[in-house]
Amino acid sequence: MTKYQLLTVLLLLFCLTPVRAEDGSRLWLRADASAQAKVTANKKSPTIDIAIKELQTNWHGDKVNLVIPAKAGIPSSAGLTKEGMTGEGYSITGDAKKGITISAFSEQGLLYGAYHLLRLQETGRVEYPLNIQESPQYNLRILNHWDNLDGTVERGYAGHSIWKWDELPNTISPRYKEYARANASIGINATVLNNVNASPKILTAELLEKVKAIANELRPYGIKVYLSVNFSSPAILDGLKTSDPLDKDVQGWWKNKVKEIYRIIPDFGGFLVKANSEGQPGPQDFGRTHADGANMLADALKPYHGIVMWRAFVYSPSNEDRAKQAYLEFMPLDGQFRDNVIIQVKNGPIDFQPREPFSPLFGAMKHTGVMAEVQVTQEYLGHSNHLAFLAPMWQEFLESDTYANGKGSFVANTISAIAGVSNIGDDINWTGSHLAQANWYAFGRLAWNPQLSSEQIADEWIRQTFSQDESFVEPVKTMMLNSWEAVVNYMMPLGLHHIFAVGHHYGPEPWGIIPGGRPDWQPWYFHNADTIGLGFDRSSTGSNAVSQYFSPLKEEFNDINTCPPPFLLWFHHVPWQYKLQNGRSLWDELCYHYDLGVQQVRDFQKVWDKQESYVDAERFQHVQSRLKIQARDAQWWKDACLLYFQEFSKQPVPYDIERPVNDLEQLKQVRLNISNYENASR
Ligand code: BDP
Repeated sequence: MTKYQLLTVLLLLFCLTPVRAEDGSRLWLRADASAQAKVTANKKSPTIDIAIKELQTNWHGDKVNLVIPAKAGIPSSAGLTKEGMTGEGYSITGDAKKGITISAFSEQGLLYGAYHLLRLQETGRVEYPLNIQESPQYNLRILNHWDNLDGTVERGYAGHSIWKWDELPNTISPRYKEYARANASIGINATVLNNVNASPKILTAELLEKVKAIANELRPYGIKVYLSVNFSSPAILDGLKTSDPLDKDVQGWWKNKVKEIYRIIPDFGGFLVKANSEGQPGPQDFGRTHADGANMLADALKPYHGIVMWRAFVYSPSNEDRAKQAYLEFMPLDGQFRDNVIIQVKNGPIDFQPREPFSPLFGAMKHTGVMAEVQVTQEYLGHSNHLAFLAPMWQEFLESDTYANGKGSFVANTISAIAGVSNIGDDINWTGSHLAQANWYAFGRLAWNPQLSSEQIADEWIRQTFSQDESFVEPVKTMMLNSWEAVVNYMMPLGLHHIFAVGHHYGPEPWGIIPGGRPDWQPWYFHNADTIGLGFDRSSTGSNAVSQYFSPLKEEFNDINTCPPPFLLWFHHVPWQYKLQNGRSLWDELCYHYDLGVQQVRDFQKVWDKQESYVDAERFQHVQSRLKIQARDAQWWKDACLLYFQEFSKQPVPYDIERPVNDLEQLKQVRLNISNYENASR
């Protein structure tokens, strides 16, 4: 072979080998697509075709049979029971020899069953004979995109919006299908395309055509489209004199608009509404209640089986503790909402803080549908720079006992749906950082089954996304499982909250002051540091927010001696010298938490660096660089908070922990370039 021939052969080989950059674009769906399974189905539809194709190309076993049993006479061999199995549930039975049967009452159930089987394969968990039955706990498992029509994403840290409004409806990005597939693989069945701070324009005929084009892409994957709407749309879009929900013309406007939407998108899901909150219009502008506003929209949607998700995230510049406001506004309205209204409540009473107790509205609204809203995007958890695996946080929330109907009334059982504020953007790896993909994954898995453990979710995700090698899986899993608590430690331990730099919510600014700004936008409002102590007194001697919880929880929170340490400064103004159960003073305990947080991140760096041989260079270096930023930021948080609070406590930092390395006055000068927050560490 001449040199020239050899070169040609090499070049040819190079061209034929599928080179797949590990840029994270494949998420957790990295099966090699080289399988040739025999797959049959007793029905045909676009959704079933997807299930068939997924299994044909990815299932390395032999035969799979997809069955939707006839309504009458469901064969017991199908493993389906009517009780306890919703339309989206499925069963998987069989073994390697006889082949596998996936049965479901709906096409969507079959698709979920197919993804479950592939998940077992990709995590090395196929154990014959298979005998699996699955049903989602909630019928609505929905992502909320805070995406604006100009392509920006509010609180998004992964590039621009994936929805390309300028190109739609003529150009359909291949990402829409990939997005739908990823969601279907984890059981997410709905999406709100646009920001809760909604532009009225979304309801124009021109935009609705674009929404339709997206809906067409998502539909075969079982994903319904919903929209956020601006309450003043009738006045803004069509010049009506008012947007008063009791006005006949306004009601007629919404009825017509809804009719128009369903003509274009027959399976449209409904509306999400942020009303009378942070400057958004709402029924109170016309002297009406949240119930008046929600019901008016609900009546328009009812004939088409659409729903209204009405947000409880409201607070006004009043003298009342902000943590109490949603409860105060919504409890008197319990029982006044139509049955196709569901109140969307953030997990905590304030606003997606690193750690909050659950909102007292869970379990309390007994005559109204309530859904939970969690934030997948890390607005308050280090954006896409910091590793914070959020399954443990959501698990803590979902497992909280509200005592609404006595002991064992867990939040997970008081809600009927769950929404996650998306962390998705048009970055090649979807979420800005590779490890943040795990939060999208965890949201879907927990929305399907809130009983899943964080450990199992992390395990599944790591095996599918990176490697099944135990020497990789175990340390990375431990790192992920500790990561949220580490962030809480170096940002806001012991119940501290909202001491962020004003605006971008990235770095620390416990000293921050917005001149002329509302008290409840100022960090001091929340931490209340003085020479006596630290924390917000929400006990019966303070704002009495504890009274919004059921007994015995309210008594437990109210007593400084029984209040769980993670929420101590949330509910109490605690003297610096107060002795905690472990014998340390508040001040010392605070110092140890901040220091521990920094040490934990330094350990994450070591854990990750040891994994170099298991991970492709691209993803390895990307994660490595993010952990460096996180380590610097953790130090920044620790020094800023301890040095600032020390001005009040007048105590030394305990001598057995690392000393601050920054000066407070310098830290106070730090100004982040917010448009470049992704690379910002200071
Ligand atoms: C806050 C965000 C703000 C959102 C608001 C909301 O800072 O950007 O618009 O929540 O949920 O956390 O409406």
